[in-house]
Amino acid sequence: MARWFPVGHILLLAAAIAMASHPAARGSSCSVEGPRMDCGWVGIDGPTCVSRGCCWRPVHGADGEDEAGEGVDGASGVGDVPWCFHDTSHASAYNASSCKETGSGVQATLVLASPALPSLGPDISPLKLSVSYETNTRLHVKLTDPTEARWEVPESLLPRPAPSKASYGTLYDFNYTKSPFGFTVSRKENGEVLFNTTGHSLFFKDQYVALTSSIPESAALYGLGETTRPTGLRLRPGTMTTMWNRDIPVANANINLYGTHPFLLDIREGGLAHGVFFLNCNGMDVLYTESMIEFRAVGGVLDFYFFLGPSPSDVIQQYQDVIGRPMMPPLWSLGFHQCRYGYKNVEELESVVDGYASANIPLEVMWNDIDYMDGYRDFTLDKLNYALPKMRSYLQRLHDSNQRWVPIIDPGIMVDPGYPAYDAGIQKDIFLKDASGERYAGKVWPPIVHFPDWFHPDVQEYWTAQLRQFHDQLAAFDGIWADMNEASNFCSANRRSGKPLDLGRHGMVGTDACSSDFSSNSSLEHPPYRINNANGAPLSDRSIPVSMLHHDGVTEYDAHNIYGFSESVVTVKAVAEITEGRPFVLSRSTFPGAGKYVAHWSGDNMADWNNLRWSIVSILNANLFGIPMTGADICGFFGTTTEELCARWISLGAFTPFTRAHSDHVPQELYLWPKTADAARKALGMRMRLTPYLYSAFKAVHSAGGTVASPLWMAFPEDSTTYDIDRQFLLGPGLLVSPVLEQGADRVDAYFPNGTWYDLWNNASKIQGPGTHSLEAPVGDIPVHVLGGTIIPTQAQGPTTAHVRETPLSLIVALAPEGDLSGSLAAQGSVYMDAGDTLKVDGPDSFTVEFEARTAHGRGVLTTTAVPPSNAERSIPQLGGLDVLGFECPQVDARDGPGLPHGAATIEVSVNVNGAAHPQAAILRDVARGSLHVSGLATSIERGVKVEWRCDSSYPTT
Ligand code: MIG
Repeated sequence: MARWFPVGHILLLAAAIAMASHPAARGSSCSVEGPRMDCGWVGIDGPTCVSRGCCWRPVHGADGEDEAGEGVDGASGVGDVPWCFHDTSHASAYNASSCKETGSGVQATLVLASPALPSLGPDISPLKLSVSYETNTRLHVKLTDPTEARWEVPESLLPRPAPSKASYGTLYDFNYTKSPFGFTVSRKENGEVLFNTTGHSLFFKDQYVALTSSIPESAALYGLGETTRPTGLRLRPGTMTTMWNRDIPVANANINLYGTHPFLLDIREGGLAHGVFFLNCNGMDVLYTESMIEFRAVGGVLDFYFFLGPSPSDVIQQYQDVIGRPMMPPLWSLGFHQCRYGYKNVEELESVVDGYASANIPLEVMWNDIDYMDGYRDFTLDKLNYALPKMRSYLQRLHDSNQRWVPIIDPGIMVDPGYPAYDAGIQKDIFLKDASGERYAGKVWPPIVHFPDWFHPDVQEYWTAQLRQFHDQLAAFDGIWADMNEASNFCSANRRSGKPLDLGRHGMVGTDACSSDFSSNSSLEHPPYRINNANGAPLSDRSIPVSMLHHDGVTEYDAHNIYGFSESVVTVKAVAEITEGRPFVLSRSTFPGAGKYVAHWSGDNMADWNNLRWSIVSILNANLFGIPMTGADICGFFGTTTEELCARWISLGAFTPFTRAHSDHVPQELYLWPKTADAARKALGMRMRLTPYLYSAFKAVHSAGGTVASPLWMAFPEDSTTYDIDRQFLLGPGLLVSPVLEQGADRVDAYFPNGTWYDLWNNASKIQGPGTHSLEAPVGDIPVHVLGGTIIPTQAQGPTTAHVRETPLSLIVALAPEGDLSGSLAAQGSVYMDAGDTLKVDGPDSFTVEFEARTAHGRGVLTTTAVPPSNAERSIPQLGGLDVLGFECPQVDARDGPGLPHGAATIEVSVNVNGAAHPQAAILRDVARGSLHVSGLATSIERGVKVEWRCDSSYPTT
């Protein structure tokens, strides 16, 4: 593999550079300070480098020996430092003039004052600066070319929100200097500078736009993806994040993966947070060092949004005001999903469904990978193994038992005259073409494919029609899995030889589709600045060549990073129409805004313990990126899982927003090993009980923005201990998940922020935070704690969410001290429900019930309020019971003192519902743990009820 320099090696540079002994082949202007920006490739020679306008300074290894160069595509040196690099000795600067300041922003013209980095092309001048104080918490700073429109993320995909508030009262101050131009964004409240470009270069060239800000060392930074960073969730100085969507398994560290998310969340002193969004979809590198962050994109404009928070969750909400709030997943998608690449036939699917049923492990959704297709043709069924009659009866069986089916669809359409999806695509002319008008042919699973152009005005009609005929004629899917949409192409950019293909022939297996259509010498294929795509691969490598054209002449160079996002939008629309309900689409490739449409899984991981740990980071990052419906391949995709790993993984996976097991040919269904099956029954059993809680958490972020799985700092930003925690997370507003992630371990050290935390499993034993506790958790167990102050709505467990939906509600009332009212404890929560699969959220079938509990001096009351108060179409489950955690009976406790046995004791407590004693209520009081369990209430809460309980001192212990 070729190597690349800056990741984690920036500190080494100064030492390495000091040893450089060769005379500069270029003028003395070449700076040897700071990180070198690669300008070549491994194996480039001095003259070639200099002819590119770059600096040439060979560096030798610390031992004085030259290291061997490897490959042809990596950095232009050997070892970690490029020998051929851009001349960064002069800062590029613009001066501001004709500045217009109004109450709502600043407009100015920037004129180039000193050019720099000529190797990256001429500077564009003048530039137009528009600064808009969009809301009190959102600032928009944009630099464009006033004379020629440049590429921007299309409004059709990402509609920009309108300014919505007067400028006064902003949480930020925007200041700028005129010559050279630079700006600062600071927080009014404390004057802290959050973003500061003064003293840094500003670049605006046709194929290179860059902006740099100082960052204080104390900042805690998060975001930027999609990348697996073994260093964890928090960004570490010395990180280069490259964003160029690529089919690279998530098991690979420090490399650009499937999606692009140029979003940063930055927590400063005291837990005040802000966000920075670089709205640009061109290929980019973002470099974060001890003192600065630099955004470098190979096209588009410099378009930045700043979100002032001040809490991290405010930042996420404000970010989602721009990119869109998360979609509301259908209820069924919260159940457990089983998938495998390599299910041989319908019989095997049937046996998996049977396996889950007889093991008593919840199973809601069965998936099919590409195995079901006829020769990897989308929208077809394999005639032998997935024969239509068998498939029909299998799907009927699933649907009869409230189970669902989601098949994979890849974007590449096999070139195969007579195949309806191909013929229709040709007829509607919706495939991508090259500059000469020739359709681009690549190779994925089918030997030759064309790729749909998601910007084509007829592509929606085309895609909907294909999916519809598949759904209506062949296989009634419930959702769609959009894989390979980076787009993945098995053609590598280096293979350009070979004969042109005869695309009109049948049976083309074995032909080489990778021989044509790479226009090798364009500035698109070889932009002057090389982002670190896959450690040095050309942009077109293993994807659609960047010179291909979308509708209206948009180049793949510009639109590459939104290929999967635009496919998602088209697919979601089709699925909604076809299923006549709330769509469910799982997409591998994403971009800001994707969460408004799709769910996302982290991609191809490895069945090992590192990947188990990293899965939490992937899930938390996707949540920061606005895609809360997310999970990892449970038990691991590649490799061979083990009973213990798979058990640990399902224990964790059951508490991730999207819970799907998937593997690469190796059978790893959860019932296959006894310990894994036990772990699955326990964890998924609890997950099913938590369905109303999870669904309500999704509803909350759908309506108001936010995250469903969150790092601890999301709720406890003032506690800096949480900043480095990424082995635990919050699920919804009130659950803390602390999995065991080490092989052979049966305990886990878990951190508890300030608050009272109750064990979810034994309904009581409590921990007072802040502090770290060692928790016992043998294989099969996962510590989960309820935050005091929250009410968690649960229902009875069942194999599917449809079963769960029919059962009564039971509330976990986790009490916490209420303000300074001495002795008074309280908790709050709510539940949102609807039919679960209606397109409309908040429709006539929907309702919210709010819960509030308060206790003091041995008395307690729970009040429920249904919103809206009356509605004919809804069906609110009855209230079945309560678990009141942290409830104390003062008088009885006195008798429970010395001389009386410790431990659980059953004591009568009286319960009134709406003022009258409830005859059927069964009450169990656990003195040792301070909890009260009330069941048998069977009370309608349509109109809102009051459940009261009190300790009755006239009842002695029984
Ligand atoms: O080149 O369809 O990430 O989940 O099983 C691999 C086969 C293509 C990649 C997906 C994976 C899926 C696999 N696909």
